[in-house]
Amino acid sequence: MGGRKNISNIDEGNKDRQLDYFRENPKDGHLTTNLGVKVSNTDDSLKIGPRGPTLIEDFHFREKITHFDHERIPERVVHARGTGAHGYFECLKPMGEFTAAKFLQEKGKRTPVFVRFSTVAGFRGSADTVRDVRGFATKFYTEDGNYDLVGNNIPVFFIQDGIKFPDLVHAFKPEPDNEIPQASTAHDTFWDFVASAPENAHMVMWIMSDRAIPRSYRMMEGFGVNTFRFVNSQGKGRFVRFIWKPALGTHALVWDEAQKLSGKDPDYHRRDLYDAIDTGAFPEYELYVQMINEEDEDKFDFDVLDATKIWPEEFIPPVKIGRMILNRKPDNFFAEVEQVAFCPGNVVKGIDFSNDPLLQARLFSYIDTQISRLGGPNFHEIPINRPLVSIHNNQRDGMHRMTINNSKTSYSPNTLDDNHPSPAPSEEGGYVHYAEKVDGRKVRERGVKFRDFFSQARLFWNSMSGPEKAHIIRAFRFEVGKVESKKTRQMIVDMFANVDKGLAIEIANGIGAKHPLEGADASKAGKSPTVSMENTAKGTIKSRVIAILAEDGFSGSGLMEVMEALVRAGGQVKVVSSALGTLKGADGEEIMVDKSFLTSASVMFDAILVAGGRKSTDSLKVSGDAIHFINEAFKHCKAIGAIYDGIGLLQASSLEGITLADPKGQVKSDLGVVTTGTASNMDVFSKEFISAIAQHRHWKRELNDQVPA
Ligand code: HDE
Repeated sequence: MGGRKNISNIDEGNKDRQLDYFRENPKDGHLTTNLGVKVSNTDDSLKIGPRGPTLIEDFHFREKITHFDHERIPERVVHARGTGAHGYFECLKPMGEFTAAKFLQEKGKRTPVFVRFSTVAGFRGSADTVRDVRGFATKFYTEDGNYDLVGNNIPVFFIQDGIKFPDLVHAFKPEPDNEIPQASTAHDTFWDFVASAPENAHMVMWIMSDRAIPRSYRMMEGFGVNTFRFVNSQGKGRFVRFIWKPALGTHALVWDEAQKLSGKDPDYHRRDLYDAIDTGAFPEYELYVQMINEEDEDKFDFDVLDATKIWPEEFIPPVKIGRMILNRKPDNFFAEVEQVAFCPGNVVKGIDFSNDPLLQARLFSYIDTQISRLGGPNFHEIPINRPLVSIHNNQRDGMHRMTINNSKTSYSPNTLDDNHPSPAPSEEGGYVHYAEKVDGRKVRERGVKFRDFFSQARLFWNSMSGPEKAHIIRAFRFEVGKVESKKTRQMIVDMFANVDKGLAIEIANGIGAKHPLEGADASKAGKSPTVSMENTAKGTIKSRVIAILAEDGFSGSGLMEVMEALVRAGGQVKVVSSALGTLKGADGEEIMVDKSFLTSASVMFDAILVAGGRKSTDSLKVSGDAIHFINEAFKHCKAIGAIYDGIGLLQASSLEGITLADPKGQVKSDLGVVTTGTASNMDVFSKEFISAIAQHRHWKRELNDQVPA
């Protein structure tokens, strides 16, 4: 707001305090109209006699209905489905040598942030766990104004030039005649577009991979994708790319699980984010930059301006510069998550753009779209979008203007108001665009290296582990298998033969297409280990949710020990049983049931532990729900534990080829199934079970396709 004081000491609390100003306290008084008139009755409209008619003079009725009639705003044209959280960014490495950005100058300096995570294709009410790219957009409220890092969880993009964005989006959104399918690329127009524009090849490999079905927003990387510039105080520029790396590692769901979750809990990722914050397991990411000196621009076999290419981390090592903690949920979804407006063009001094033609289009698009989405040019005044520093300029009026400008002059230069507000020279913090020398003819063309569409798609394929490759093949078969046009299906097989002939044959085998006549051999492409999720952090069970299956008559002693160990290691335990209420143990102990089989499913948990106790096991063994719970968790390669008689439930399920502990025998751990027949070594059991959960998934079990679940 024009009149607000400059906030000199920005810390993570400042944004909170600023939002406090706008927060309503509903307990403050009586129900009022929007104009503050106390309302005496809000249940009956004003009528002539109890049976009407209703009177138009009832201003409370009219106001209530009118406001309701206009409650919806247009959803985002892409990234409509999302959620967000507040937190702070902390600088870990002073970057003054490379950038003048103030929030990156001092180790330990904290800057408030708001992050919005999203899917891309689905409507605002679509499910969280669909196969899609995830948006990862961060607004830094810095002392130099707002900086937005508007990224995705995949480091490359479909297209190279923003002019094709409307074509891409029209192709992947539901088809225009019947508005089917929702939040899915598994349909004709998307694959027709892919087959017609081979620049999509690399990105399509990523979205067919498990990156497109993340386990959690807290377990995915974030990439700025486009090439930006760092500019230091001497005006020297360097090309940069940004990467967020999650402290919990990069982990995915299984496709079958993702589809089931879309029905069982469409809010799965949203809930997961908020649950984590509620339980104090604050999502944490480290921020890295990759830098390329301008003089080295031509030294690579990719063009640094091409957003369909990664900068392989082996050649351009990322430098860790900070970390981000998300520690507060929004108070009001609409006010914060829905109204937040990002733009990759929102930069601060020290950060500048490159000529990446995708980025250049984005610089225009985001502000433009907010004008229709948020209803005018004053969306920067909405509390979540306001910078913490004060705003002074000669922009005036427009829809929904909040600021009361109190000067007579609204032009520059002026003498009536001593030329206030006046521009700041660079030494006083004024943003000066990087003085890049540009020379050329106006053409509608692309750089030569942009035309290499397949090298990095091969690199990606060759960097995948066996299970990752198997998942990609299945994803192609699913997605292209849903395409009705045989011609398009064949075109996809032929196109991906340019990535790898073996891959194309595998796709063809699943979708009734012909094998390609020729194709590339990706095994010669080299490997980039960091693109494989196999090489991610796997050492923690922090915030992982473990279902404890039990019924009346469970055996308490060993169970309590394991539950305590799980909680100590950062896990969350939830007791699941046939009905809500309290369970009575064999020795009289009691535990509360958190979820019933009806209100939950194995897909909502990271691991399963079956309690011991004869009576409990006998009940579970005859429960189709319990057997299904185990089979499904097994099929999804999750860690499964069972103690004493609880092993009986595993025996009654379809865990083919797994060695279980003998009755009264020592701990056995086989492909993520950990069992013990005796209470004498619960610490060993807990350790093995925790390490099995930390592995995330036990992919070798996937070969076991016959599990009925
Ligand atoms: Fe976006 N994108 N985008 N995009 N994008 C939008 O802006 C656009 C691209 C990304 O949580 C829109 O406010 C164009 C790449 C995120 O609010 C729109 C092009 C990347 C979000 C838009 C791209 C992104 C958006 C829709 C190609 C990863 C959600 C609503 C030139 C680096 C932000 C809005 C949020 C949203 C345009 C490509 C990320 C229409 C024209 C590449 C995370 O302006």
